[in-house]
Amino acid sequence: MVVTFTRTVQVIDSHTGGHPTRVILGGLPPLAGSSVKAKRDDFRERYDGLRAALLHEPRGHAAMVGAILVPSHDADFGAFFISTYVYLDMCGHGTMGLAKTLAAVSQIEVGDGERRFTLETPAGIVTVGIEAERGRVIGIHIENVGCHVLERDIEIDVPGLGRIPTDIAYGGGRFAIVDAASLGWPIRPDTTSDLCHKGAAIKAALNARPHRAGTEAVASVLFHEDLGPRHARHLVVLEANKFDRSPCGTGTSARLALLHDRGRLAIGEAFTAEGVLATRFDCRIERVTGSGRDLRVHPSIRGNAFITAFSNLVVEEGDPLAGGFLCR
Ligand code: PYC
Repeated sequence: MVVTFTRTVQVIDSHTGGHPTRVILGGLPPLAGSSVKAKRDDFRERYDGLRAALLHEPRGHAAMVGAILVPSHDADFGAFFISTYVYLDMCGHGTMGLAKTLAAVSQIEVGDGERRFTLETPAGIVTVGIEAERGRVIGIHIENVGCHVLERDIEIDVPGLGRIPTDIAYGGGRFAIVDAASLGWPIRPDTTSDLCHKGAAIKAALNARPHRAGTEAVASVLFHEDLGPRHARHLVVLEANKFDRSPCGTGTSARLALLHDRGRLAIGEAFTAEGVLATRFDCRIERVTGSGRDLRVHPSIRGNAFITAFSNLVVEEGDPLAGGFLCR
């Protein structure tokens, strides 16, 4: 039998709080550009088809997120995040998956205590700490880019749902934040499909508003159910068929910025974000910089990631579905 592969790509898969990260270690063409953002833009321009081949079915699925390691001039490592529908400027769970992967392949040596490194992402440089005991990773934390509130106290008419109160905040991506509990919408594994459709409808209604020039679209909707003053369950909806299984690092960062703005979370206070699978991120605001419209909240998010596969993805010559596919 003759099998010819037109591409072979080395990947390591992990999950963070249930959400997958596929780190692409080798087998991609070199990218042009001096910054990670420029390399990401070059990838998007010339090789976007590879994103689908690597993340969509039959090699992946709708929830898959990838991290592509690239050299950085300004940080210890560089990476950009690809996902099944869009590019993410920053990804919290994905950064934890990447950190675990770098430790697993000895790019970062872990023993006892904490190993810190900096990571350049298209959103900016983040600091990552890997905590270990006798070589075993027991926690990974990220000090995220500066986060802030973009729009407060919006009421949006959503076809089929009525008027939905929301706020919009930036946590490395743009999130509409919606109190699901006050609307009578529980966050449970058996309500995720329903919440995905509701979240997609809210996102579409927000993005259909006449925009001020230069305003970017809302990427995701974070539903929350508060379980205590500083403890909440989160479900981030990215698309009608895609939700974050983890509590969502960037979504939680946006929520922390909103809570700080509302006077409900001070610097240093602990906040627990729980995902729909009851996995948790331990969070707090490390510091706040700037003031007024330039005020930025710098959150830290701590979780852990677990390796699920070391693989070579291949594309066989003649495969009619070589480019990947997704069904809604
Ligand atoms: O953890 O930041 C995150 C994230 C974004 C999209 C999926 N996960």
